[in-house]
Amino acid sequence: MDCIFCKIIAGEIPSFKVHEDDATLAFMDINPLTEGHLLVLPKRHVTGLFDTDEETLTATMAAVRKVALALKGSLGIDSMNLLQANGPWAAQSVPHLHFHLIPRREGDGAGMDWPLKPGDMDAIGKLREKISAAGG
Ligand code: DGP
Repeated sequence: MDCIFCKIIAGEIPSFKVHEDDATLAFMDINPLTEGHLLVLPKRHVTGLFDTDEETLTATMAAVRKVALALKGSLGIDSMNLLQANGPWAAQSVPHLHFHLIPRREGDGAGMDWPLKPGDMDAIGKLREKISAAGG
């Protein structure tokens, strides 16, 4: 399979590994948004959240928590964004499920905040019905 993260998992491409267990791997992102930015992913190849089985996701989230605590303890941060992209319009560039752990510091300029503007309550209510009826 031509997946860059599967190649990293297989050891065919080097990475700065932070954590590894039977089901997951964590390594430093080579294009860090902030200092300490790293990725946590399952070893099983799944594209994203939509095609992930629960067991794989559970193992990955446990690793996310473990690595987040290591980030907090080692870098002395008290803020972090957890980001996970699904599909091209969400800016997913590597189609292997992964969670970005992005340490945040005062004034780091990394963004990810958006202006809060009131939504259309009728439209929000209709969307809630549609999503809830689909099993949400
Ligand atoms: P996303 O756009 O959410 O799919 O994020 C993919 C991330 O993966 C991006 O921040 C850069 C990182 N990345 C891409 N190729 C490599 C690689 O070969 N090694 C490492 N360590 N990170 C990579």
